[in-house]
Amino acid sequence: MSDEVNKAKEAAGGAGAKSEPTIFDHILSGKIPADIVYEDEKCMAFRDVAPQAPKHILLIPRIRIPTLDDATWEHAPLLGHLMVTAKEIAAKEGLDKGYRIVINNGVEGSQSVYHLHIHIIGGRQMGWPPG
Ligand code: DGP
Repeated sequence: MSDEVNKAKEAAGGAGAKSEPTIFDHILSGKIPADIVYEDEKCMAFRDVAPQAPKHILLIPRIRIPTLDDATWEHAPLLGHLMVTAKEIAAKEGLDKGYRIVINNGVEGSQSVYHLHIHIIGGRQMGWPPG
């Protein structure tokens, strides 16, 4: 089993998985440093600490929505904002031949940080199906 899958299982097993602050709260507050590539009043994007491709950026909302399952119709404008922001970041990063957008959701989706985030991954040929 991959390290990422193990991390996801451990994270989901914690009693406070959805309520405790995550590492991304500390990045948002500036307590933990990150290589920030974009920010606005609704979201922030920074380079993944364990990149899976030459370009691997995480885009997160400033408000805490633990998983995609916790999103409601009230969040729809914010989720739309994230999607358009993701393609703008991809363009700024020079990913003109394509890239992949991923949201890992819950334990079987291999989510390890319970603050909704979009992975923007590119700079190499992607395979399918994902592991
Ligand atoms: P996921 O498995 O979808 O929950 O992805 C979480 C990602 O967060 C994973 O690719 C590694 C990344 N990550 C975890 N901790 C940190 C950190 O402290 N800094 C940064 N930049 N990325 C982190």
